[in-house]
Amino acid sequence: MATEAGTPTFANKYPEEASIVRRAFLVAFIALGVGALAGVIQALHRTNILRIIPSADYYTVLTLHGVLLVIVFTIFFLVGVFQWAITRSLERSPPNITFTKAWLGLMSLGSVMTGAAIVSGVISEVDASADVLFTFYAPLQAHPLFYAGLVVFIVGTWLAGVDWFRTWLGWRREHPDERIPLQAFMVLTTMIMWYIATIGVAVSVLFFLLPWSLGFIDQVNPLLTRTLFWFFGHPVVYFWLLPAYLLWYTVMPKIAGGRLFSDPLARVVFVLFVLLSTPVGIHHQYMDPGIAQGFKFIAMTNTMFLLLPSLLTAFTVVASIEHGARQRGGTGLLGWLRALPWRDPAFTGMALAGLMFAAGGFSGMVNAGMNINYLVHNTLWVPGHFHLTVGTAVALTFMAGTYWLWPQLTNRRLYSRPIALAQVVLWFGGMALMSNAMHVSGLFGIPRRTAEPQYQGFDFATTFGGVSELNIQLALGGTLLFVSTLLFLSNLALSLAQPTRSGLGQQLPAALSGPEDSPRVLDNLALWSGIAVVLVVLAYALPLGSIIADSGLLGPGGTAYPAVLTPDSLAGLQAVVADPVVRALEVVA
Ligand code: HAS
Ligand code: CU
Repeated sequence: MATEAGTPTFANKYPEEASIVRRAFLVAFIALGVGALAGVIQALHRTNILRIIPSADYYTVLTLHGVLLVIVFTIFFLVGVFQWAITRSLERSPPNITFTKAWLGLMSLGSVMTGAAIVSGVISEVDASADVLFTFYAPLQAHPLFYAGLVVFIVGTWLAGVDWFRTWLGWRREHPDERIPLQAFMVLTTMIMWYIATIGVAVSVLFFLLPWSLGFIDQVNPLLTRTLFWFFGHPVVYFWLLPAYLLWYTVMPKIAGGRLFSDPLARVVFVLFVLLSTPVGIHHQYMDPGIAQGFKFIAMTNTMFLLLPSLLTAFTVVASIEHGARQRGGTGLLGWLRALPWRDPAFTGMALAGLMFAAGGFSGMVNAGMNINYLVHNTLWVPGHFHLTVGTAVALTFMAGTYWLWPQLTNRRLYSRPIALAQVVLWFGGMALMSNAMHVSGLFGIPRRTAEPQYQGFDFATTFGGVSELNIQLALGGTLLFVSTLLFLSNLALSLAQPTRSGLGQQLPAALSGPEDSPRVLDNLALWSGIAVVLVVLAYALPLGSIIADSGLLGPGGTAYPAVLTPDSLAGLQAVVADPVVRALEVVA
């Protein structure tokens, strides 16, 4: 990897911030390791190749897998990358580093609480469980610790956003007329989207799920909590994706040897995500009774518009890479592809992640069509889709990005670039096998979310090969992914022992078409936030209103709401919360 003599690394310039980023990555990677272990256990279990857990524990393992990978791994990595991006692009430290440490601490505490509630599910001595999957809506109910942990975690992310907005405001006072640097723009717009999106989950958890699990209310309205969950559950996928986009737009052109093709187009993309990410959540509920077809149709239309920012991204990122390849001497209509730095694991990982995302985007388009969704909903097709999107576009980009960021954050070289290269290729290969098998299985009607997909006395009709062949493909793919994760983690662990050295700093080049080429209105964050809120109200006011009108806030026959705190309910609360903790301590003792 070429370094630029005299350029300080991020760790040289901002040692305290680099330490925050490293800590966030540490939590992310611990979650990745445990989550991947849970993943391979499931892949081997549901394909009936190796069963080391009882089927009754399948949901605990599945919940652990989902929550650790798509909540803890992704979001801790996000806060690390965003802290790096905001600091380096504004060239400014947070206003108060103690505050920064506090939100990271809150997020960690929340993760431990939620993780403990999930793991309790397999400890028979502890009377608690949270087998509710990462889509934690009713009627499944978790121990209150699970929801409380989520609240603490999400509050942590909100404060992270406050921190970054404060940093930006400080910068703005000193640079009143300048355009927001691109990386900071990406961080701030993503956080606006996050604030809007998390309203859904906050209302669902604070007003319904938590009081219900504490026994303050005796029932909830499942359709209402599902709808509130998906209000958050779709945009959260872009919360995972946008840090990967940040790396694709701002780091990948550099490693390809070129420059970003268009800064204005990148801004348009992030603004479109602010506007359109939330008013589409009902596309997860096409099969839900109780929501009128018309509302589903509106969600479908919005979803089709939401393809646009990703299609624009495909164009801009590929154009930037092509520019890099031509700078490196590449020629021809497609011959330039050969001139790309394929031996660089950071580049190859991100490029393979992008290629897989093209396929994942395609299966997303299939999901989004109301009529075709009826064929694939609740089948293994859907996990096939999201292992290409969050499981590859996002996860593989994060791993590849780590290879590039590592020297900037630690002043150490990576232990082994060949292992890193093998690791990203292995991920691509493993995922190609696993997600292909999942998509095909889904088309044959094989269900998702079950330890026993093969119903007795029933054979799935396959066009070629058979279910057992698909199972072998799935299990093999899952095993390769696990091996790839181990290679990633051990390479990083060994890198810790590398000597520190100077001269590892890298600069990110300016875009070919810079911010001066874009209208100023793109930087008007208040305007986009306002329009985004209006669109959410338009998309959700009527569906939510009609759900409540039809079946009440708490479902038919629900008791009075809001709940009142009485000595009795407090005593109940104490029993619910304290019991498992006391028993867990007894077990440990
Ligand atoms: Fe999705 C279900 C629709 C994107 C994640 N999705 C899920 C679930 C998850 C998930 C986790 O409409 C399951 C939730 C559950 O448990 O029930 N999804 C879409 C659509 C998109 C989409 C339309 N999904 C994502 C992303 C995710 C994600 C991103 C995570 C990060 N999804 C759905 C629907 C469902 C669904 C329905 C419900 C299904 C059901 O019935 O339950 C779009 O945003 C996709 C747009 C993407 C593209 C691709 C553009 C290509 C690019 C590649 C560029 C290439 C490069 C390489 C950089 C149009 C940008 C260059 C290299 C060289 C060498 C040149
Ligand atoms: Cu979605």
